[in-house]
Amino acid sequence: MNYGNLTLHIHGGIATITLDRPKVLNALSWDLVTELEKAAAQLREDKQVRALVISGNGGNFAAGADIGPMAERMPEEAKRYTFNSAFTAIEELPIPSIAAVSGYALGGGLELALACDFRVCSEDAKLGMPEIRLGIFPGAGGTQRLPKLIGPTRAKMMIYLGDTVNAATALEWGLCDIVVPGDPVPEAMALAGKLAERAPIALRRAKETVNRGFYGDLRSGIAAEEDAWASLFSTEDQKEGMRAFLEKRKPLFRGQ
Ligand code: DAK
Repeated sequence: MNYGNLTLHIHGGIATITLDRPKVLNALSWDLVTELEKAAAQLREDKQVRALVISGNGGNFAAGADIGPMAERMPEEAKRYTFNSAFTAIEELPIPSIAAVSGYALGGGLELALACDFRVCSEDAKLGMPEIRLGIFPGAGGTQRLPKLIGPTRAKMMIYLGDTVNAATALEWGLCDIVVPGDPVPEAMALAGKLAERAPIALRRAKETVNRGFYGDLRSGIAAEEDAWASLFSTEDQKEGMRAFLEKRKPLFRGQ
């Protein structure tokens, strides 16, 4: 489906979103971000979809928010102009998500990648939060998600200086999970394929539980883990998974 500024394809249980403004390095316009939120809502309703890969057309992931329309914005407008509901909708999808990053992932582009569960990068990837050079700072979750992922000191280094890091450094810091020589999309699709074979309800509950613990305190995270874990024993997938192990065969998870 062509939304205008991005395309959404669903095939074999795997959804792919391709950001599609290559002339401006997929800079995130308000329209594009609105479409992203609509695509997330569509995926949330689609029970056949088991994993999502987000990438950019033309050799870059996204060089940040579209600076043109932002330049003369007043404070009240800036407050309305939030990417957070779209990025949170991606983060809270009940399926695993992978950002396939080639070229630039900057500012809002990197913040979108941070809202995904995993980041697969090409060797040429350049990741950064250059907002400080524009007189602002990351305002779409970057000041929160980045320090949690790579630690406060490295995040501050990126946010205060606005320099980019290459894929090798991103891998070392845990900002990126896999680095590949060329196009990262096939590797991301292979990972999505593996994830799509896993028990979907258990995976969804695991994702909710990890995210809750990640953003909340340890004790309530552990309590949520206990509840979510026990609830899986009411699913057929749990019975199938354990029976298959005992019967020495591959499980067939139906998401029930
Ligand atoms: N916005 C608009 N156009 C962009 C763009 C961007 N972010 N990035 C690149 N382009 C455009 C360029 O203007 C150029 O257009 P033409 O001149 O051809 O018309 C075209 O894409 C190709 O770019 P370059 O010619 O510059 O290509 P180079 O290879 O020389 O340089 C570059 C690539 C990525 C180093 C450079 O383009 C660059 O520095 N781009 C800007 C990167 C940047 O500063 N990104 C952060 C944007 S600020 C908020 C939430 C979130 C945000 C803000 C508010 N709220 C909740 C309020 C997010 C903010 C950001 O992301």
